[in-house]
Amino acid sequence: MAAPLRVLVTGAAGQIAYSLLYSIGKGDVFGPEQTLELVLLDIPQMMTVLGGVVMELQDCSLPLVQKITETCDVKEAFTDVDYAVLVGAMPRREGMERSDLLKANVKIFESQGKAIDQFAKKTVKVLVVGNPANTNCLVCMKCAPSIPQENFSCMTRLDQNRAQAQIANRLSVACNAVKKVTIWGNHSSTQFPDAAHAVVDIDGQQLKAPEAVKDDDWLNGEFIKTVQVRGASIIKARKLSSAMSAAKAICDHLKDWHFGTSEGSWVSMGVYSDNNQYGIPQGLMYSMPVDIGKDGRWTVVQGLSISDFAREKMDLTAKELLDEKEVAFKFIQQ
Ligand code: NAX
Repeated sequence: MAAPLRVLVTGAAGQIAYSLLYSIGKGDVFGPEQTLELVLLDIPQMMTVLGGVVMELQDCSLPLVQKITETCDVKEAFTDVDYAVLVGAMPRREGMERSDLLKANVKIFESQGKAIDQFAKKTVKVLVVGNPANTNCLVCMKCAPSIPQENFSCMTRLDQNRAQAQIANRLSVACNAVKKVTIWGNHSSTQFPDAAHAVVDIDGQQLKAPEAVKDDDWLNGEFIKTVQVRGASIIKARKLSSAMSAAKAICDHLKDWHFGTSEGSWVSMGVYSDNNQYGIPQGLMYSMPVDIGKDGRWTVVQGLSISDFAREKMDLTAKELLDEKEVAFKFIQQ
């Protein structure tokens, strides 16, 4: 058996972590052979709740989990981690201005970025889930200059899964028959779920999604809107956020980042835009389609045609990220 992987989850007393920790612990992400040391970070006020989560994890009796550390100490949490899954963030409270929300999150992700820089393994992979995920991830990366930029990503996999499921439902096929749906931009209601290059396996044949769906009005209208506001629709119905599907998406994201993407498919994740690809402004954490090799290195999928319709939507979500970055960077201390 390989040496245990040290996996940190922040926001460990929260809703998403409650589903996530069990899935990671039972081997859904790093496989059935990989032993684990789980490190759970939350804020001091949540330590009693976190203690309950730890008791439950122990009671799950998971053979892969060799050690569980619960802490509210950032240094202890980040020391020597191989993976850092940053789920904990400051939620938007009623009446809170957007800049106040960004300010509170910059404080969290600046301190966690610095801790990653100082204490984590230099090979650590950091996935940011806590919202605003793209900008939080950018702040974190900027505060950890000793870690390669490509080791930071933020999650738009839930949006990708939602988009795949919408198309699969529409065509009455299994979700994994739909491939190459792309999420561009911010994990927010300006994101652009793009099915133009998606393909669908139907009865042993592979069709382009627009040909299979045969309804461009739906693909360019209701489909996009449904995915963009899906999180809000779930909160409205459930009175709680989409924790189960978020935990599943985190597992999907991490698994592909660890083992590589499968042949004939790609995935979307928020990555640092430093190459002027697809006309995306430099210096943002922007969701793009990526291929991931068996060595865990990702590359942006090349050569996709971008229609005028797509261009407009991609620019709109870039504009939102540029605005968020401008506000957030004012609050970085450094
Ligand atoms: P919860 O409010 O249930 O849990 C958040 C936990 O984070 C709490 O236990 C809180 O004490 C902890 N926390 C706050 N500040 C912390 C800090 N500085 N260090 C460590 N822990 C800290 O929220 P939950 O439903 O679990 O959602 C967590 C985050 O995921 C939210 O920001 C949410 O908006 C975001 N989401 C992001 C998604 C994405 O696709 N990127 C999808 C799902 C989810 O909405």
